[in-house]
Amino acid sequence: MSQTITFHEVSTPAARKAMVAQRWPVDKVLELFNLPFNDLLFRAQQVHRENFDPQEIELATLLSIKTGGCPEDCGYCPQAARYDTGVKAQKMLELETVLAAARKAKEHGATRFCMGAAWRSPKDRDLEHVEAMVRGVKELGMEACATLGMLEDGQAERLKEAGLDYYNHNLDTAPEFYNNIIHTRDYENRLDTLDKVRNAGIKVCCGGIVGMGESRRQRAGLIAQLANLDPYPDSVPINNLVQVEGTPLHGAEPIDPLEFVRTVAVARITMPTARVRMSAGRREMGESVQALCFLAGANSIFYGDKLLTTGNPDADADSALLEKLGMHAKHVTQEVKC
Ligand code: SAM
Ligand code: DTB
Ligand code: SF4
Repeated sequence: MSQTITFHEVSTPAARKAMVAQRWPVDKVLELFNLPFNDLLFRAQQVHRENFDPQEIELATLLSIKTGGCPEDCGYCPQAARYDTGVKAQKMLELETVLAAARKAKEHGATRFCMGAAWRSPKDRDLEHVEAMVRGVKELGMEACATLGMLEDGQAERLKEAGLDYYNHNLDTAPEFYNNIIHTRDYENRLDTLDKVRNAGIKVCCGGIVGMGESRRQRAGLIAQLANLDPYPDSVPINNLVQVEGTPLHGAEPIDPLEFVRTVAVARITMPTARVRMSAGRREMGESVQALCFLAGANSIFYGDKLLTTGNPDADADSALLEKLGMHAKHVTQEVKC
């Protein structure tokens, strides 16, 4: 008689990993991508409604706390020192400047404040400053998120101690496409950092970029990687490549906007309780495509007129769009510490 083995009866980490990897084989994810558009959106909206208020959108504001001069070679990124993009390397922002931006974001209705740094990985002395920023953001009663590159042992614990809620570290694309985009760090490095974040008790924000010349199967490969993380990320940013002159990916064939909507829908179906964020690339999208993304299960946006170095829709235009759609911003749920 055949016996079914459950996940918890599998003993070795490798065997567990293999079993988890079966949860969303790439072929199954690709089948979702290939559904008729209306069927895909209907399914995504059903999953969305089972898990979230369909009218509620999380507003997260981004700030670049250390801009440009990055030693890495990510082919999409305007902040890599080796590309001539017009982005100048700057020093890390002062604590007061960061907290003034966080206060302003809160006044405008953002509940999450995300601080980004153009580092391969943070130095311990840099981390001290970031810890102070995290503490300050938490004192405002906002959720704090940081994206600082790869973490060394002990650094995630320090950020957790300072009160960090989320750490953003993207897989960016499917493993088999990754070497077309980045050569200065590998996929395993990224997975290691995600493990460190999770083990320190910080929530994982992890997604990727589409529109970099990848195939639909490779987009399915990215979503499968994310959905098979154990557990899958709490937040999933889906970026549409913002093409910046001077980067190797400038001039890449843009994806059809409806393919972006499909990617959001597949992320929603495969990661039902994650916050799926329509991240970079909204300015180029128009209202109708964004409305379709909300229907496909996106329930978070970057809010404010700038991402890290590139533009984002004006906050007023976003508020008007939400109102037009009868949607509303998620409220601050945390206590403000005095
Ligand atoms: N340096 C850190 C790192 O790479 O981990 C943190 C900052 S980095 C700018 C954060 C993420 O922004 C990248 O992983 C990538 O997914 C996204 N990103 C950067 N440039 C982009 C672009 N031009 N279009 C879309 N997403 C972009
Ligand atoms: C993410 O996935 N997208 C954000 C955030 N995490 C840090 C960054 C988008 C950057 C877009 C290009 C720029 O503005 O420099
Ligand atoms: Fe550096 Fe991050 Fe840009 Fe890569 S994505 S070049 S690591 S700032």
